[in-house]
This record gives sequence, C-alpha cells and structure tokens, in this order.
Amino acid sequence: VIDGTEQKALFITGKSHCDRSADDCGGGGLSQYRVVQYLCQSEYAEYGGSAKFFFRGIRLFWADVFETDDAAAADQTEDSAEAAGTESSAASGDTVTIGFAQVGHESDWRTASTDSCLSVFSADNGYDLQFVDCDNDSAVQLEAVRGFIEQDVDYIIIDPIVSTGWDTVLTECEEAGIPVIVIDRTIDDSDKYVSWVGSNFKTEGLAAGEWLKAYTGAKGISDVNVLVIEGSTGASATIGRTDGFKEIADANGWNILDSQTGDFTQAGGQEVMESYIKSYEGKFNVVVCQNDNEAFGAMDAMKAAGISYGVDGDVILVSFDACTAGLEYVMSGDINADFECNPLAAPFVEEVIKQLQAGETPEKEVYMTEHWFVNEDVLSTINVNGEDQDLTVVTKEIVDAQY
Ligand code: GZL
Repeated sequence: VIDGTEQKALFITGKSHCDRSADDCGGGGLSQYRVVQYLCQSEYAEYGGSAKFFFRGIRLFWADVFETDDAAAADQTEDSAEAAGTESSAASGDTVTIGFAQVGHESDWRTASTDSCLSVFSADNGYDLQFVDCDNDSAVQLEAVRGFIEQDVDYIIIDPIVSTGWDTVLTECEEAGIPVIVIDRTIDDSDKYVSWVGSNFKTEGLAAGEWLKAYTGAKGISDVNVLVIEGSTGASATIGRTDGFKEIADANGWNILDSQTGDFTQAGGQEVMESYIKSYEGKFNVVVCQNDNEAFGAMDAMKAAGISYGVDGDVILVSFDACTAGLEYVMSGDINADFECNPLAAPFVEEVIKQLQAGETPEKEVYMTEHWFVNEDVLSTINVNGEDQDLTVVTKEIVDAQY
C-alpha cells in the first residue's frame, strides 16, 4: 500500500521462471526479457510504462505501477520543457538513463567489466542504469537493445556477443535518436554507433605469438606443437587473437595441432583440454588459452592426466585477459605468459557520454592500455607490429593492483 492506495508489483525471478507457460509468452527458452515483452502486450499492458531491471537475481518490478503518476508527470514536464525549447532531462544534468546489454557472466574478465559499469553508472553518479545480462545469447541481446529503444533510454551501451547481425537494430536506435556506444568486442557489419571503447585483439594475438617465438628461441626449443583453446565462436576477441597468433605461427613454421572453442569458460577449457589429451598426448608442448578461465580448466585437465605445464613443466601455457587469478598463476609459474585485455572501459564510456552531453564529437575508436605479463625475466621486450613492447614480470604488488 503506497499513500493509502493498494499497488501491485509483479516479480519475475530466477532463470526463465515465471507464472506463465512458455507457450503463452511465445515459446522458446524464456528469458525474463521476453516475459517482460510478452506482458507488455498482454492483459498487464494496462499498467503500461517502463519495467525496471535490477542486477543480480534480476528482480523485475513493474516500476510504472509505482511511478505511473510520476511517469505521466515526467512525460508532461518533458513535453512542456521541449515545447518551451529548454533542454531535455538528460541534457539538463538530471538523471541520465542508460541501457547496457552485457555479453553475460562467463568469466572473471566479464565480472570486472560489469562491475566497472555498475560502479561508474550508479544512481549516486546521476545515472539510471538498466542492465541486462544476455547470458551469451545473441537473440536475447538484440531483444534487450529493442527493449531499451521502447523505454526511450538516453544512451545504449552494447558489448556485442558476436560481431555481425547488428545493422538492423542499430538503424532502429539511430531512427529513435538514441546514441549507441560499443565496448570491448567489435561490431563488424555496421558503423551506426558513436564510439567503440576496447582492445586490439589481433595485437594481443600477435604479442602472444611474438613472445612465444622469442621465448622458445631463448630456451632452445625448435619444435613447437601448439593446441589452441579458442574463445566464443564469432566473438571479435576470438577472431582477433586467433588471427594474430596464427600469423606468427605460420611465419615460424609452428604446428597448430588443433583449435577448438572453450567458450571463454573454465568448464569449456577443461572439456576441450581433456579431449585434446585423448587425441594428442605426448605430441604437444604449447597450449594457448584465449582467456584465463579456459586456462584454469586446461590446468585442471593436464594435472589430472599427469601432464606438467608452466615454467618448470613440459607444456608452455599461454593465456589472455590477465585477471587477478590469472596473474597469480603467472607469479607461481603455472602460466608462462598472460596477455592483458583491459575490462575497465566504463570511465572511458562516461567520457564519451559527457562529450555528447556537451555537444562535442567523441573519437570513433578509444583503445585501452594493456600489458604483457610473464613469470621469468628471460626477455625484457618483444617486437609487435614493428614496435618494441615491454614484458612485465609479475610481482605481488602487480597482482594486488590488478582488476
Ligand atoms: C575480450 C572479452 C572476452 C575476454 C573473456 O575483450 O570480450 O570475453 O577475453 C570474456 O574473458 O569472456
């Protein structure tokens, strides 16, 4: 009961659990998002208005029921403000509403990326962040973006699960007048977004290859037989790291025995490594994992099979991301080298939004800074794309300061 009036709230909690059968809501693996969309067209539509997503547990409130009067009033204020030619609520420095369609929750890197956005785009900082964890499902991600358009947010942030299939929905964002900022992974079939903030994945792959070339040279290892555990299929991070590393492998005559996706997860890394051991035991001396969580899984599989890895092992282990846990394994010598991918894009995204608010034109591409971490000081630099780049030996201070 609010102000003496009984109100109704509809909670949809858990994963695809709700009080309606899948058939009612259009079938298929339900996500809360589809349920919301269904309910907006169902008998609940009389409540109209916006739905609020709350991160973790993904509780869903029919915020309009609590805010109907406020929402209606805000709309009138908005209309009268625009009619009077004054700024809209977003431009006037009032709460800026942002819709963020995140890849999922598959890795330590992803958690750091999400937390970076939650802490920067907080209510205390003047934002209303509507967050959707798309659980690595591209269909859900497209629906989430369309939902943000429906809700008429001020800005949309997308970390694209895959790099294609985006032009139609980005055109819809453009027609709705909602600026889109892409973070981390790239969109390769449309440029209808204001800025992209992220990393050069091919450079990360090249750096891993150049390090392995220098390292095996320094160690007198001439026969290089590699197993690659790739990231999620279709993700630009996977494509870039694979292409970059393969360019160096081909140039040096290395033998890439196999390259399969572990989907950027620890379980995926373990499963693929177990399969590799069955097929290639005794034939490989390098394992390249395209993120730390896959490396953790590969380590478990090799340990279970009695295969030694790392600085003192038979197998050189290379990883990407350089999350805190990954750097701990570099420091212990379990992982030989870890190529950082910086997840802390939110401060750079906020800078883009502030430039837009001020009527300025942000850079189309904003690259994050990253480091190449190693256990041993056998080498101090590697040459990547013709440029000498430092290698950083991991210390406890570095681990403690990592994301
Ligand atoms: C890379 C990012 C990748 C990380 C993985 O920028 O998209 O996705 O390397 C994450 O840890 O799952």
